[in-house]
Amino acid sequence: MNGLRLYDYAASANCYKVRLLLAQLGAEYERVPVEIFAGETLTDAYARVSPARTTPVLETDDGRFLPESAAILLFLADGTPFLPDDPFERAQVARWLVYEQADVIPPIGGLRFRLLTGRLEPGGEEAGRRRRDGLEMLRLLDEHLSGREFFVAAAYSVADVAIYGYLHVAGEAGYDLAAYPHVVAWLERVRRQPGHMNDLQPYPANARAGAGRSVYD
Ligand SMILES: N[C@@H](CCC(=O)N[C@@H](CS)C(=O)NCC(=O)O)C(=O)O
Repeated sequence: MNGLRLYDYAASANCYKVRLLLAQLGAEYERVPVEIFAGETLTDAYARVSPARTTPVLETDDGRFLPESAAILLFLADGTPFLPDDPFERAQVARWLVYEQADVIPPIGGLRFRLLTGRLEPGGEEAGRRRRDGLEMLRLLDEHLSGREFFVAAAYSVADVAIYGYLHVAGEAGYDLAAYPHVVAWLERVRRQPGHMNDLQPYPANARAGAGRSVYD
């Protein structure tokens, strides 16, 4: 894979997931920083890269654009040990990628972003609703991981990469993982995988509510 380009925001865990897999694949790529809170996803030029104006976006070596972190992980993992060959196991990976988007991100990534950038109060109704959803999600993940090493087929795959992306910062969204020992053990196993790295950056000052210009303001 030569000539890959990643439209990327350093403080986004959706982008971090892709950077993590690229690091573990040992793939060369060019990083194109997109300053979300300086309004860089709001331009007409960026809408041609990502109609939904999101990061990450992968540009392939023949100039095609692929948005959505889950789709990018599947594309990059094809033909590698990070995606099983067996159709049922591949479908299980897809299952966890869908679950991550629908049920892991809102109560962890979405809550963490809004708390850290002053968009939600920890004691507010919306934060409480997300936290309740999060506790149910953590219970389900812990149960799934009891007696399993990884999410699918006893092997580290992009399902683990995707879920790790936000789960490893659950504490910053106010969750105490001590009650979920299988999740804690899995986080540690993921950190021990060859090529693991963590370059997720803290939110900069312009990410705070009202301080910048983005789809969130
Ligand atoms: N489902 C998308 C979500 C992407 C997303 O929400 N990205 C955020 C950063 S974590 C973003 O780029 N927001 C800026 C915007 O939408 O303008 C994915 O997984 O790629």
